Amino acid sequence: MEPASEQLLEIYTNMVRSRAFEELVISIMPKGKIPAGWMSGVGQEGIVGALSGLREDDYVTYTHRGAYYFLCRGSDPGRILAELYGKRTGYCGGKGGRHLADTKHRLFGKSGTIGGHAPIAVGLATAVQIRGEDSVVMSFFGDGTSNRGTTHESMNLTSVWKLPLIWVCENNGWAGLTPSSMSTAYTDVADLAEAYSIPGRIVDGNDVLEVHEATREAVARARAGAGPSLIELKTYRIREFAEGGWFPTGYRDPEEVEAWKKRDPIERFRAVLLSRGVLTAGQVEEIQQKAVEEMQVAQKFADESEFPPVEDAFTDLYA
Ligand SMILES: Cc1ncc(C[n+]2csc(CCOP(=O)(O)OP(=O)(O)O)c2C)c(N)n1
Repeated sequence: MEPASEQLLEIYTNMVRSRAFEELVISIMPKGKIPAGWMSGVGQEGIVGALSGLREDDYVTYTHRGAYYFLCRGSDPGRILAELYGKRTGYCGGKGGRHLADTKHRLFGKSGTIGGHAPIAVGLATAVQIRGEDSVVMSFFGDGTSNRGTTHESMNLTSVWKLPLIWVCENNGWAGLTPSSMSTAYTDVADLAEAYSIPGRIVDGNDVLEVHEATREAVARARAGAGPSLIELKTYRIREFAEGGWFPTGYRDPEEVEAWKKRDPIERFRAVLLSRGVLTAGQVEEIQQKAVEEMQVAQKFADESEFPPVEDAFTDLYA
């Protein structure tokens, strides 16, 4: 079922906000204010389609890439940026950096080791099942991360226990600086679904409506108690592996990057909405302007926030 016009506009707005946050971080990065580093999600905003099918009481664990998860769930971009700066007002008091979590919005973050968040997602889904709630968990991971033992063990357990979890693979064709073909034995991550006896589906990750439809079905299934699903989004990261010039470049064929730029998920969705009359040229301008202004407010907040005092180094410790 196609989302109503209001929801279509919300999806588009969140894609534009995600891109605006990226552009802000990219513009700040050369100033050396973001010690945490940043892995850009430019080009992968089709993921908003998956997030838009969730309720407030659902849970999310995410990869290391992009800010769409946070912005779609209602996190404050100022507090995200403050976290990247290492400031006290950040979501983790400046201690998480880009490994941030916003538990109020049920975003249980990522682990410093890729795939480390998969068992966390299983734990969340198990808690939901034990408590008899009807929330679901959506856990995102990259194609490189699909190789981790933690990912496989977690997928297996969700199937055995019929947990309410939707596995969403963001397959951008590269595991860091290594092409998937050199690191992964299978071409389609969705093929893992068969091994774990769960439904699996491949979708065009740059077609936000296709992403929305596929994940909506998987969410409904999980919420009904029928168990997990695996959805693979075929997409691409337009930027380098990480911002800040820390990693080598030049390993990708520029033509590959250019070809994917032409499939920009935001531009594609905008064209669809304009042709259907859901969006007007005036609204395009307005949404863009509002997103830029929101990010300016975020930057001011992060810039004006304090760094944590030295004593904070001794809090939030287990021992
Ligand atoms: C266990 C572990 N190995 C290696 C790394 C370093 N690392 C961080 S991101 C990344 C690439 C992961 O590839 P993928 O899951 O496809 O995500 P992408 O960066 O391509 O979006 C690697 C190897 C890590 N964080 N943890």
